[in-house]
Amino acid sequence: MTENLKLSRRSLLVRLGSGLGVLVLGGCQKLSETTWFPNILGAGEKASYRAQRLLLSRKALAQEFPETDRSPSFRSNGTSKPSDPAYLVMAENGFADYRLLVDGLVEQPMSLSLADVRGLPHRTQTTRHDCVEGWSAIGTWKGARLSALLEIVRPKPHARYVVFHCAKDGRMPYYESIDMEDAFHPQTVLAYELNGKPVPIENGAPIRLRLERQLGYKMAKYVMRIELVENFTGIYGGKGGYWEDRGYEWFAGI
Ligand SMILES: Nc1nc2c(c(=O)[nH]1)N[C@H]1C(S)=C(S)[C@@H](COP(=O)(O)O)O[C@H]1N2
Ligand SMILES: [Mo]
Repeated sequence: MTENLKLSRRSLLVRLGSGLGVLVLGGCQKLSETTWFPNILGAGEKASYRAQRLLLSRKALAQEFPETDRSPSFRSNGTSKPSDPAYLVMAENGFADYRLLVDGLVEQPMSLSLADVRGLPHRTQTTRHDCVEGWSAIGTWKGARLSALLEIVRPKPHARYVVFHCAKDGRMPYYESIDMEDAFHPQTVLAYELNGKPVPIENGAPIRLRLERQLGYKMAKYVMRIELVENFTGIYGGKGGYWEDRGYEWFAGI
């Protein structure tokens, strides 16, 4: 923590020195929102992360489309059906027994049913999904705002990342993470509907993350647990995600 703070101050000074920081940031943003960089990133990635964060305003929205632009079908990629027996039992039951666990660095850990999640303030958005493998699809997603859930569980002051743990599917567990800025972004939702129907199993039932300014692999499907953490130490490969542990970029902005 002290280490990070020192780093933050140094980078702030560097930017103030360059003049650009003053111009872009203005004087009113909180230190915590502007000056830290994930300490897991390499130098090149850190530079692109910083550039993206300076260029995009905190709340800039990803493009939204009319529903008439929807792709005729929304393809499935990666896991299309988790093999975890507990998941399969839940799926047979229409996810009546599904629970979303929210824990880690929060004041109020919680376990929510699907009805609880559906009861949270929601948002509907028609957006384009871009996969690094070279395909895109437009779909309409409806989901609970992650910000609304976080306001209920109340992140502790040292919580920096939100980690999404997925239902097991045979290979190494899939997981993903985002920073607090993306967690509170208005288009960051725990989606339970795709094109007006419950999210199909192949697209992440009963709940998948939608994060509209990043690549497809950030959008964890089959979310079972949301964990707030200060860093990724001790979480699988330590890089913040299944593909990140295999060399992909963590921020993955588009
Ligand atoms: N649990 C889980 N989530 C995942 C994946 C996966 O394999 N398992 N694949 C990711 C990738 S690479 C993409 S492009 C999208 C695909 O979402 P879709 O199946 O709805 O098209 O999910 C992401 N989330
Ligand atoms: Mo992807």
